[in-house]
Amino acid sequence: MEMSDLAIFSGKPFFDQPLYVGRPVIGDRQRFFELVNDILDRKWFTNNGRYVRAFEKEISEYLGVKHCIAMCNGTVAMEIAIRALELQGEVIVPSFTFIATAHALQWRQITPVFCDIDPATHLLDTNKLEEMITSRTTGILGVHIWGQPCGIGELSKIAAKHHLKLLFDASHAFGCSSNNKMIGNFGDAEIFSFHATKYFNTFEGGAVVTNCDDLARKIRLMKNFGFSGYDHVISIGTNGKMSEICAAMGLVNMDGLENGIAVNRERYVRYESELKNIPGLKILRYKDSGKHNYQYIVLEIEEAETGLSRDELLKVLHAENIIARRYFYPGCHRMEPYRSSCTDAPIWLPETEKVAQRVLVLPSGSAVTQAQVMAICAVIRTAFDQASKIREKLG
Ligand code: T4K
Repeated sequence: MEMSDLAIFSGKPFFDQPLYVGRPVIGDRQRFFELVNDILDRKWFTNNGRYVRAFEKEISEYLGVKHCIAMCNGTVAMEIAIRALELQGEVIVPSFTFIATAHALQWRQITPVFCDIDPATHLLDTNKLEEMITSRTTGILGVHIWGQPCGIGELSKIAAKHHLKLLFDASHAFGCSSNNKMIGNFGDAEIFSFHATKYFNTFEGGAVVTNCDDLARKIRLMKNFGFSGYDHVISIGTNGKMSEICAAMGLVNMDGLENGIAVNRERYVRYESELKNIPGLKILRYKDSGKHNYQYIVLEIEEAETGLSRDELLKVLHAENIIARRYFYPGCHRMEPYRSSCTDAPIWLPETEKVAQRVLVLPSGSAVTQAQVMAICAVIRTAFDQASKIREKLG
């Protein structure tokens, strides 16, 4: 590919149609329509219907976890788990995560105390975590960012030592494992998001999974207004229920799960080989030790070496109809309401600050072909080769 082929010079994008990050994966449509017809015929749309029950059973079995409580989305699942665990005061959490992780705490008037991350993995830096614990700390909310297990052993030890609750936001980690155990089995509970943009989706959806019977009972009540039976409310609750249509989508997509992971992996491997040995460009490596879903293709751009900043590269890619994304820019601590209440957070979050400036996520999975992956990589290589000209052009 020549410099003049780039759309920022020629005005003509390489791809006619945009290539997006986070395109929903859709399983066997015929089977899904059959299930939808059945739901319509039965006229049972929600409230613990047969498909939600079947979905919960299938997820529990797949993860080898005792309880799965399906929910309307990952955020509500997290809010309910936080309340059921009786978290209060302060909870330690990374700032490099989707804003829902911090908001779910603040929603309960719990202060999220942001801890820095390890720049190599983007996961909570467990070495820095203990010094963040105060007399108000009641828990740790770890995030398995990009599907990587988040220092589970170390966090479990710290939580036990300080009598803290341990919750994991596993929104990115469905289908991943740690030490031969599926994510979903760790801490007091773990949360999944089955949002449309996740490689396993139920349109909107989420779940709390746990091996603790008491906690599961409490969460089940809470997600259904506290009803323990007809006309019988025994606790505070809300509406966290998953609908039958969402559960049907989940059941259909479970059938295609392993195939989806295989496709993700193929794309990942291709990106990795096409983008190796480019100075200043790093692709996040997933450890070979556990099962991984390879959902995200995460690049880090070191401007001093590539000659282009992450945001300049983003402009080049968007011009080609490659709709890459920054995540989780600029970090929760730089968003409201946290920004105003902890103005000095950037000082103790140096790695979060750097990573948030560098990360770029590329289209992947079944939304792109291997040939498209190669073309995307050719655009990236050409952009870096011609960095100074591109900079001039972008002004
Ligand atoms: N914790 C973590 C660590 C999370 O990542 C998330 C969610 C949560 C908690 C909360 O779980 P949920 O309550 O959402 O279940 C998206 C999602 O809305 C969000 O679910 C997800 N994380 C987050 C990482 O990404 P945006 O702001 O990127 O969404 P949007 O609309 O800009 O779309 C992103 C990309 O997906 C675009 O390239 C377009 C594509 N897309 C999106 C939708 C909705 C489609 O192709 N089809 C679609 O239907 O937040």
